[in-house]
Order: sequence, then C-alpha cells, then structure tokens
Amino acid sequence: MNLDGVEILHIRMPMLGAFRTSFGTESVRETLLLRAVTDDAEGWGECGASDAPLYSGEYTHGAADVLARHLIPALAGTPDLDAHSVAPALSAFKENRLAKAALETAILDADLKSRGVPLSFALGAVRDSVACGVSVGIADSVPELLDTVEGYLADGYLRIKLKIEPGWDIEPVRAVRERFGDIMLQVDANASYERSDIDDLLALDAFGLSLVEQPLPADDLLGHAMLARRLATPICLDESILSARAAATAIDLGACRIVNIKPGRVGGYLEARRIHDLCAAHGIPVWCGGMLETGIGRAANVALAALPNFTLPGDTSASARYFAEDLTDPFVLENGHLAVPKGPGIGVAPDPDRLAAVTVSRQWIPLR
Ligand code: OSB
Ligand code: MG
Repeated sequence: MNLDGVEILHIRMPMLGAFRTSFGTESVRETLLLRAVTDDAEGWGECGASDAPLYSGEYTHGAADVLARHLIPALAGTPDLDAHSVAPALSAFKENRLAKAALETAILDADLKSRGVPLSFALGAVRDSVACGVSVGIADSVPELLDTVEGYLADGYLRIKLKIEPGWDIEPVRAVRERFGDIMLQVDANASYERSDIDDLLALDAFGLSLVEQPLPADDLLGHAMLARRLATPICLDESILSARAAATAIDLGACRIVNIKPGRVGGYLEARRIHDLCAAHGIPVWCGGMLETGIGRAANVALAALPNFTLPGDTSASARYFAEDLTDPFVLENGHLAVPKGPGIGVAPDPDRLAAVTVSRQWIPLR
C-alpha cells in the first residue's frame, strides 16, 4: 500500500450536555480526525484526546503536533506499509498512544477498505450487534442525577455507570439503587481516590455493583491489588491498562477481575485485540470503553466490542447521547444494542457537509 499522505483535521463538536468527571467537564468535543490517503482508498481515524491533558498526558494540540512532526513523517520510508507495520514504525517514539492509535486506525481503515474487508471481520467479531451501557457524569444534585438515569433507562440502556469522586459516591449510588432497583450498575472513579480512602471504597460493597472502575491512580497497580483483597466488588481497570504487558501484570498481581479496553488508550485496535485475547485466556471479561467519540471512532469501537470476550455492556452509547448531529449516520439504540457496521473498514465515513461545519483547521502532511 502506498500512502500519499495524511490530513489532520481539528474538529470542535458541541455536546448535548456537559460531561463531568473527577478530572474535568467537557461540553465541546475538541479532537482530531485523521484522513489517510493511499493509492486506492481513503481511511479515517479519530483521536481520543481532548483539549486539555486531564485524562492522560495527551491533548488535542499536542497530538496534532506529534503527529505532524514525528509520527506521520516516520511512515515515509516504510516498505509495503500496512496496518500491522504502523506500530513497529512508531515504536521509537515514547507514549503518545492516543495519537498513534488514530494514525494506525486511519491506515487500518484505508487498508481494509481497499480490500473490501469489514473491521469487525478483520478483528474476529462474533456478533452483529453489541450490548450498550451509558456513562453518567457527576451531577449538581441527586434529584438531577435520578432524572438523567431515568431517561437513559427509558432509552433502553442495559447498564448504568455512575462517575464518582470523593464526596460524590455513597449518596448518589444509594439513591440510584433505591430508586431503580435491580439494574446493572457500576461506578467509575477515574483514579480520584487514594489508598487512605479505603473505607469509602469498601462502603460501596453494600450496593451490589457489577464493578468499581479505576479507583486509585493509574500507576498504583499494587494498591489496586491490596484493595481487591478487601473489596467484594470486582475492580475493573481503565487508566492503568496501557498495553497487553500492563494487562498481564495487573492480572498476575490480582489488581483487577475485569478490564475496560479503550483502543486509543492502548495505542490502537491491534493492541486492543491482544489485550482482549490475553484477558480471554485468563478468564477476565472485558468491555469496550469510550472517549465521547463521534460516529467515526464509535464505528470502530462497536466492531471491537463484537469480539467474543466482550461479555459486558460497553460505553458504546448511541450518537444521541452525545451530539445533536453526528458526523456519520447516527448510531441508534435498538433494544439496548448498536448494530455492528457491515461495510468495508470501519464501515462509515464523515458526511462532508457536517464535517466542514465542525472543522476548525486542517493540515496536510505529504509523504510522497
Ligand atoms: O473513564 O471511561 C472513562 C470519557 C472520557 C474520558 C474517560 C472516560 C470517559 C467516559 C465516557 O466514561 C465514555 C463514553 O461514553 O464515551
Ligand atoms: Mg474510565
């Protein structure tokens, strides 16, 4: 495959509601789309970065810079470039996984589109629709939270994930459990607790949660293992799992019983599949996380979530949970599920008019 170049598109998409977590509030999705142009196809990848480095060290302008200066140019000399040669070609560059994932995905999409192969098939999917949950941000009050959750349950979401932080945990969790009964309920702390907060975390055991996601800092695998010995609720890791190697370490240490797989966080769909396979071999269920993606990133996440060991509902919510208008045809929830795209590659492409309306700037990086 010959890569002519890659276009970096900086987009700003207003969100339907502000999404508040322990690390910040997002009301405009500001990120990058990459368009890889090869001799016989065009491929798209979405970057998981946001405008500020609050989830990880990456942020939108930084990702654009490393892509333009280092990552995209590094592909220039790669002989017989295909999706599998991208990560090796970029391996000298440390970190920057969200940026690397976007680039690998754009090339993977172009590669698969040129061969007429759907991403779901290439990855080994076994389902044509995936079970969906929804991630609910920190609210201003418990009554407001209950209204939001009620709306999502009416939409048909199969499980609810509540964002928590110290001071917003027991009360909202108890209120949701009491009001909605036996729903599938889990929480995500985004690394906002310390080991010394153990009593607050142990108190969550009273509510029959499916899992507690990333209670402690990303680099505290040992702390998670120590907590796991006392917490009855399964620990699921998100921020800590940056690679298959990190997943193997976490599993060996007993730091988690469940893994959230976000392709961006681990550097792409190929590493995501390796983590899926590793977890399957250890009897560790996985689910697909999200980074407030547009239809571009969502399409690829839904394909991944159709693999066999994705046995828990993902944060793969419908377009309408995020945006008034998506960049692609909207993903619509049907009986709590999203359909896996059937077309070649990621199966979608941005609508040109909608894309133009949200594009702030574009930069073409030529390779030939
Ligand atoms: O921790 O899972 C997370 C969004 C941005 C960054 C981190 C996280 C999230 C979500 C939302 O929880 C998931 C989604 O709906 O895309
Ligand atoms: Mg999370």
